[in-house]
Amino acid sequence: MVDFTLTEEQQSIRELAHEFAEKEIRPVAWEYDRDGTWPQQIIEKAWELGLLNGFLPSEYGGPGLAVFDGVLVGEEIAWGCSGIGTSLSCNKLASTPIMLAASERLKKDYLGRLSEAPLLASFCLTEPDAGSDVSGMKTTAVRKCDKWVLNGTKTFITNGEYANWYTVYAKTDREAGHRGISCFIVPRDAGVTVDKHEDKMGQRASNTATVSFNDVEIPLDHLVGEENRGFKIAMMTLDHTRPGVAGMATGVARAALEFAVDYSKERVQFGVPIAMHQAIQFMIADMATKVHLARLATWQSAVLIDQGKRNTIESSHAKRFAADIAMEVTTDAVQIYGGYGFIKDYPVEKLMRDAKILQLYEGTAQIQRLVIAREVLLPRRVDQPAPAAA
Ligand code: COS
Repeated sequence: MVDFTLTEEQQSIRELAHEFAEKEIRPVAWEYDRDGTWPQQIIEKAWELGLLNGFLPSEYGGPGLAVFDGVLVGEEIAWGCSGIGTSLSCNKLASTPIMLAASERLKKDYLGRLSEAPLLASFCLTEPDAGSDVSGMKTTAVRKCDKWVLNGTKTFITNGEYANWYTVYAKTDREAGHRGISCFIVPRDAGVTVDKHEDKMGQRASNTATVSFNDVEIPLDHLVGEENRGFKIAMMTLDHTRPGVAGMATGVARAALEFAVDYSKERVQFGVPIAMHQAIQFMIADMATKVHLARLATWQSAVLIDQGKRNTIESSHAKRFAADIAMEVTTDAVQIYGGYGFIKDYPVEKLMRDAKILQLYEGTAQIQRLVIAREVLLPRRVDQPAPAAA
């Protein structure tokens, strides 16, 4: 039986996240957006409440929430502010490769740190010349005696300026394409350099930096999984985390819908609130349908992971659809506000700016379509289990 009823535990974690978003995030969201303020206090409070690292298994000190629970939390937090939501969700992106493939010692040390203090970790895949084309990366890791020596630059790194450790992908065999990439943990104090803080269009409260590795030495045992298996670890990680982006996109779209509904009941034109005009009603109806369907696709893509099944196509469906509808719904919210929607004194222009990055990060809308097309053209069995990482 398919049952969309939330359990009591799921309802209470969702309520906790909503209350946090309403009381701690919403009141400062527009100010933090304007000034690009780093939300350190909010990160610390989220950590205290178990909302920063909900995904961490209990053996490493976390609450061990299911992926599904995580998307419930993510929607609420992004409803408050998706920029702050991105800062809060990045530990999961950096930690998933570790959970999938790292040694027990690395898990205990680096996942354990996140549960012991409100520390952050970053996921370093993208490079200036290698975004969608992961195999084109130039960062290298060379084994020298009892160390790996890393050289290269990673760009668009969320929380890069504040991370305590980094999950880094590097070429260990330059001639082997995607089969020559390995995954490493690099502690910040190994000598990571933060070069550039990006001044962004939206999600301005999140930190996006360029980080460099110039002859950075790490112990041999900081290899995550097997050598030259990093590409697969990265792809499996994105299968796990794209439902989270889809959940955040649903939250942004829902926030825009709610603002538009409230405004359409207040704004009077031609003698009646604009909500009385069918032109507005049809826009609101389409926005509501899109939010609803984005949530359903998100939930299903998360549940498959919790069931131990491969969710590659479903996570791409959810991520691409939810991100696209977040852009559409926020744009329509601006339209419903009319000229006021274009003014910073009103809330929806921030949401429209914030939505754009959802179509870009963790795989562009075009990469999601590429993944979907491949899976449709070369279908796999529906109940295929998740592949082993390494
Ligand atoms: N799970 C497990 N393995 C996977 C996988 C998945 N979801 N997707 C691909 N693989 C495996 C394939 O099975 C193949 O394995 P073999 O080496 O055994 O043949 C290997 O990985 C290569 O797969 P593929 O041929 O599909 O790789 P491509 O180079 O064509 O790249 C895309 C595929 C474009 C989909 C990939 O590079 C991608 O997702 N790019 C976007 C990256 C991204 O999201 N960047 C954002 C940065 S994170 S903020």
